[in-house]
Amino acid sequence: MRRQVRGRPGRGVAGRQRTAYRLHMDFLQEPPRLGNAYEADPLLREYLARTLPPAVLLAVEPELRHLGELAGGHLARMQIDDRLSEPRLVQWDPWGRRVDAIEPTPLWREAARLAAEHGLVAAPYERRHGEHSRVHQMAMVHVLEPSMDVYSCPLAMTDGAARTLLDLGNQELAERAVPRLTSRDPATAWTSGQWMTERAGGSDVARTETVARRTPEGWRLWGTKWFTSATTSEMALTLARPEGNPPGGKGLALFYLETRDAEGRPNGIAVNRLKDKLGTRKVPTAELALEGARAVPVAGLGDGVRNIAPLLNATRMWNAVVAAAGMRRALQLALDYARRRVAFGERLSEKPLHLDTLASVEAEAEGAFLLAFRVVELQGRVEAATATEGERRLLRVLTPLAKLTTGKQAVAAASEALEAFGGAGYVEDTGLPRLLRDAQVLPIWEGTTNVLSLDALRALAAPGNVEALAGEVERALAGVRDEPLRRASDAAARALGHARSWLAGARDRPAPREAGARRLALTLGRAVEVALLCDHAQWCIDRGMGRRAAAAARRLARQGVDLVDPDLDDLEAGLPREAP
Ligand code: UCC
Repeated sequence: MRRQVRGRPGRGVAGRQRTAYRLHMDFLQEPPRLGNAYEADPLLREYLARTLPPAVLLAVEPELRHLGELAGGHLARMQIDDRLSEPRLVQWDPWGRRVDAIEPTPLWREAARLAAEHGLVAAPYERRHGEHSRVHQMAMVHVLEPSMDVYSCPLAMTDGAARTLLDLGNQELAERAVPRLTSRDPATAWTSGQWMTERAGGSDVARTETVARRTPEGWRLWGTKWFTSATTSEMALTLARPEGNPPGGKGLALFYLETRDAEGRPNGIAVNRLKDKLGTRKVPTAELALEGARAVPVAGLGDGVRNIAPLLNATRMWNAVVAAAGMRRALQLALDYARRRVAFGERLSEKPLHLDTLASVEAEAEGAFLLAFRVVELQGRVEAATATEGERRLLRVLTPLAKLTTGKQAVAAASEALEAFGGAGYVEDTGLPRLLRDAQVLPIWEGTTNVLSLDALRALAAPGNVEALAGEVERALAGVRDEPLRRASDAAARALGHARSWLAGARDRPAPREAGARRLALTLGRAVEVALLCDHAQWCIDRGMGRRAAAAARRLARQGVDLVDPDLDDLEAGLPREAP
């Protein structure tokens, strides 16, 4: 941090002495420090103690501690030192050959090694801890991710691709790709891309213009993929329309392709340029031209949108965990700073208003964490075949709710955390502004808040799914006995009841139902968060582990759960549909 020297430096010996004196006396603010990211995360530790069998906790804790040390130490320092480096696209070699190689940043190379060695993708497929393997995986991600410069992006897609290949039962492709996608050897591990977005848009995927043609050497793809994240991957899953197929999502097919041939030459893929983005600057997001790329259909020649859904749901789960992890990191930094920063005669951590502000963020972070990890738990149970039918239904509904609710919370939390640093939060070389820029992608990619709200409506329309969601809130609230907590649990139950009756009333009114979909989805997401937090808080109280979670539950409930408002259903937007 640059030193502040007031006034002009003097001349001659006396002047130099005065300058030195001033430098010595001038105020210098201590930067925030991160400790061990696992040790500094009481909610994660409580959660693991509550949900994991003791033997599993004993087995996974040393590694989490080790990763926590790396995340708060070596990697965090590297992140600041590496702040200005960005991935580089090398389109031509010195002799004029088109190579389209992307050089990742040094931290990304380190993250790739760590991710493979610690099994950040492999853990749920190895299933060393049965149905708890997903929780194990995501606990590692939660600890490490904020220090990985969004290397979570290729990891999420890799996980999703492995899941999709296994779910769709294409044995040949699964046998070829899954061992590489889940390898613990950094030298042989693959990552996968997820190439969906085209110029027609990232949401309305059914409009995909990429064409698949059957040729004597097999299927080949032609088209432009407009926004492909982490283009360094060895393979990708992508959508294309086999020639002659009808328009719409059913006419698309899901294809598998490898990005390079056996000699390392591009597989009919040209990287037109890297995108110049607001955030995730370390993620090499590219615009690609497919010029006859060899590809293999994964599951027939239609139903591409439905077939790629397991990939979408996996990356949405990752998105929620990453949102919660980013909120935790922002709070750890803001709290440490508050304990060092003195203003108006006291440390900020002794100022009631500053503490109140951070406590509001803490409440949102705790709700976001528990919602994200509930999805993780359910995913683990589905994969281990221990989930009930109700839990499968619950997972389908909670996935979009968790993604959309936590994405919004992460942006608000990052913004508030930056403000807690005053001007320093707005200055690039503190490393703080990145928190907000990287959070801003979370409500956008993998489905915007509105698209996810519509997906939640789609999921709630299936018979039995509303009941599965209501059952989850009732389950979480059933054991709440602490009197002050009851006010929070009542708020969750009331919001759920209101949302259910609104949804039933809107069944035959498509326009108001669509207009109110975001308010409905956020209400349900927040109601589940409050319910899960009440459940967790009661567990802590029962074990004499303090009232932090109880305070967070009460705050979260007071910060607003029920956003459903029938008065808005028929209200005109007040905006002209056409330009005046
Ligand atoms: O942004 C991208 C790259 C980011 C990099 C990855 C980073 C990961 C980060 C995580 C960590 C930080 S990739 C692009 C992301 N794009 C999207 O997410 C697409 C957003 N749009 C949607 O989700 C839309 O809802 C569509 C595309 C699914 C809507 O398309 P359609 O064609 O209108 O879909 P339909 O007709 O409603 O659904 C087709 C079928 C239906 O099943 P059937 O055929 O049996 O009736 C649906 O029930 O697909 C089923 N379906 C699903 N099933 C649709 N969505 C789902 C779902 N989520 N789960 C299960």
